[in-house]
Amino acid sequence: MTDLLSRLKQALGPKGVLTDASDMEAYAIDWRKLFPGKPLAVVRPANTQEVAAVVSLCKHYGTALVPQGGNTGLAGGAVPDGSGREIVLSLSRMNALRSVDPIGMTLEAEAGLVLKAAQDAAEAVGRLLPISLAAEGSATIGGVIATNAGGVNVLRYGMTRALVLGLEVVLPDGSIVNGLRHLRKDNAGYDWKQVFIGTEGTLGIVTAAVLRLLPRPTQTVTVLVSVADPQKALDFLVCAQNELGDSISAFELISGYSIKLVEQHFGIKCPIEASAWYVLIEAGATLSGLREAVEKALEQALESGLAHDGVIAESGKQAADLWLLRERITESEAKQSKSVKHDVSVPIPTIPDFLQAAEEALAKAAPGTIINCFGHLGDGNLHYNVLIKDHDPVLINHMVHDVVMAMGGSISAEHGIGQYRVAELESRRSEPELHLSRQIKTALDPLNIMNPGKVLSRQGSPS
Ligand code: FAD
Ligand code: 2HG
Ligand code: ZN
Repeated sequence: MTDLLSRLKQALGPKGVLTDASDMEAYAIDWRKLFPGKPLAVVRPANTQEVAAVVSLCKHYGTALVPQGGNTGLAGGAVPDGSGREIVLSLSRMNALRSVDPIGMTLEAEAGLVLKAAQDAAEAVGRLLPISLAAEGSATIGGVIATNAGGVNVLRYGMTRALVLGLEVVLPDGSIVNGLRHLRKDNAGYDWKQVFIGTEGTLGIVTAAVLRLLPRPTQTVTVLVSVADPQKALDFLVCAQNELGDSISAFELISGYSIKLVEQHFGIKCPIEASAWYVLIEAGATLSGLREAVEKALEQALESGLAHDGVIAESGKQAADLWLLRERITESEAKQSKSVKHDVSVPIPTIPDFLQAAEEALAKAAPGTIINCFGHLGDGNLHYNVLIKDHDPVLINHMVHDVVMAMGGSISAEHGIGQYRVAELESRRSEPELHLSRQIKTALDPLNIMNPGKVLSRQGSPS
């Protein structure tokens, strides 16, 4: 091991390798502090050639690598195990913005560029990078790609996958594959970049990417509405889509409990009457008339009883304040209590049934738990987080996922599997699907050095 460390130091220089426990602390544990790890070292390469050099050395010594971006992942995918034998490869020094092209509508950046910086760069040329999530001030382009992140704009713009035009990756054998093409259309051969999107650093390291930009709407309207129950929220989604079409970029469901948590922990006041459920909507357009159309949709919802109360933001500041009520939920939950997180998706029409069935199951098997439910209603993706005291997290997790599976849903809509959901994934997916996944893993990473134990269990992976 000392041999490997000294060769890493030779390859990266002193700034590139951390070995002191205090220097490595922040890289060793995940955002939720659920998975404390113990890295052998943290390496911080400055460019793609250095990433390739690190991977080649790790391959030579049979040492496992854990890629890490902003370390905001919620599934424990970016941290090492407790063995003291895995190396964290942080992309934080590779944060260059290489180009922003408002005509071709592309942005090229290194993997460590923070998402917010990429959004701002697109905005500076009048374009939109629509990937948006509460962790955007720390999450990186590489992390967002490796998790195929969702966020609040999926309804209109799709998941991250839909916005990746080109990738550069370092494979587990240390070779560099450069597919940084700025093309909208490219059917020349296998679209291999898909293999690295959403696979959480288990098949290779994303070192740079070309992302697709979009026209930036010149008007946006943000609305917060209270609704009696999730069925009403769903009916409102249909009405709003009929009235506003694809101008709706976000349609978020928020429980009254989630709003109370944010009010309590951040001192933010919800501007409309207290309710069991709320919907936060954002619409954007460039042609005129959006505001009037939103007002009409809201009026109709209030008149028909779909909504009880609502407010349309009158300024950018008010819109940002409404969004804070949504964006601060995760941090409020972390301040409040231990929780079992569920990042589930179900077919959109079944959302009310899912919520009812899950609540009934919890009331029966885990009384005393509190449900903090919010999420991306327009995508069928709910964060059904269960606040616990001395309850059994595994039992709760399993029970909620049973309900999800009965509805034909998925146990991870956007956060991924990491280490948090490996056992659940392996017990829910069919053997042929798991076998195919293991074949892909073995083909690319026969020595199992790339983020082992994440997504797939170590047992099922190549040894
Ligand atoms: P990390 O946490 O560092 O890594 C995540 C995974 O990607 C790990 O498996 C890691 O090994 C791998 N990885 C990282 N960089 C690379 C790379 N360059 N090459 C290969 N593999 C790599 N997620 C959503 O989808 N939607 C949300 O709305 C959302 N909201 C959030 C809100 C909060 C407050 C927080 C804390 C998190 C939220 N997340 C959300 C989760 C998280 O922000 C995303 O998963 C994000 O994409 C992770 O980016 P990161 O750079 O922090 O990646
Ligand atoms: C969100 O939508 C994130 O805000 C975080 O995906 C969800 O805290 C969570 O469970
Ligand atoms: Zn989410």
